[in-house]
Amino acid sequence: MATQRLFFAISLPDEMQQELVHWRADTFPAEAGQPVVAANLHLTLAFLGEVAPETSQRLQTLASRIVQPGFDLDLDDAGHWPRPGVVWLGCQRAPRGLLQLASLLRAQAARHGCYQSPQPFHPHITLLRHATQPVTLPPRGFHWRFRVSTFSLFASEYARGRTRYRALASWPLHS
Ligand code: 2AM
Repeated sequence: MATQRLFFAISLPDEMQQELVHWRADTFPAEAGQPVVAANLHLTLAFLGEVAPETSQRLQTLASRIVQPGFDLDLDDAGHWPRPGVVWLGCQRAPRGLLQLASLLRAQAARHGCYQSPQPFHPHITLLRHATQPVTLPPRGFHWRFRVSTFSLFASEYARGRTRYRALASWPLHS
């Protein structure tokens, strides 16, 4: 079987996807960048790259053994990375549970040969891509909170000019 482009991530509740899409449309002009479609909004925990089926299976088994409580995620920060052309939403203070989960998944990925960037993990939800020109960011004061009680493994698939993220498996967070 062929390799798949995979990543572990947290998906957003449907109503939050819709809220963010509306807020984004009110906040950023159309020329700021290309909006990520609502269904693709997510927060990546660990990017795996192109992965062979056996490695994917091993990482899924390890993910299924993670025992960790859920946590609240506060989305109250935004930023612009001009080099990759990303406008993002994130948190001023990342919850410990999020950092722990990401660090465990990234360590397991690295041990299975999935290259992990040496840059520190900066949890974010990409809102706009191809945002290479200066962008005016909204003043602080916006805030959404949601409970994270599952995480998933996604395959990134490209077909007919579109990228789609398909959840292959999900696991609960609980004590
Ligand atoms: P991005 O949104 O900041 O581009 C699917 O592509 C997900 O994996 C996206 O969240 C993307 O982050 C992330 N991703 C893609 N390539 C990556 C890389 N080389 N290192 C870390 N994350 C990556």
